Amino acid sequence: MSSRVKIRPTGTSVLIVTDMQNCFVPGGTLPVAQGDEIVPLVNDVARRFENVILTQDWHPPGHASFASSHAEKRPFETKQLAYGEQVLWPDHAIQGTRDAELHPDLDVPHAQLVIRKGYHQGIDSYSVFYEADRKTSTGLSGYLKHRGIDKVFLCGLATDYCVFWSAVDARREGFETHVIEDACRAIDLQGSLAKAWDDMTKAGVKRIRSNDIE
Ligand code: VGL
Ligand code: ZN
Repeated sequence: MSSRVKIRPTGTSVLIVTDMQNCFVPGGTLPVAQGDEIVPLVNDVARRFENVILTQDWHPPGHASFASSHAEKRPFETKQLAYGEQVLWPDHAIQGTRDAELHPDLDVPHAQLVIRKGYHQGIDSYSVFYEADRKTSTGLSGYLKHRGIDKVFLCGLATDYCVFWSAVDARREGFETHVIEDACRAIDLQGSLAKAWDDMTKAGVKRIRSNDIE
């Protein structure tokens, strides 16, 4: 038993379960180490929230974020695209494929919305709020505000890409923002995980653990 005061999710809190898809767990096209391990914890945490939304990375074939779309490039290299530097990934999360489906053991029947992102051919979208040009909105902020949501909690994959950018943007949109560290796993390319926590802390994101939530 922890003596810390616990956080009790309310009707104005939302849990955003990020990219818990076949592609991001071992056996998928862009596996995050131990990505599958968090599925039971994510299910457990989700039961503590009335409001839950799921996100799905959802790319068309030949997407600009794929190394295979750039003749001279290999996965995990970077390239300057119109909106800035893009990490180039193996082909992953292609619309309509099994690889892009939510993990079969994800058990969140009360999720209210599944929001897809990364569907514009030429723009990636790690964040579930703004695409990688940092201007194109997914509409999620308006949806949450219309519903009176003021607190965002994040878990899922990957801590240092999609969770990170979504957390920073949740702050940018004025939401109180928490990242549930033990219910996430990271890709960690060249120190990206440490930098992500640094930047999230500077942005005012709260770093919590699942047992901090009642
Ligand atoms: C992600 C890299 C490429 C993620 C998505 O879900 O963190 N990372 N596409
Ligand atoms: Zn992607």
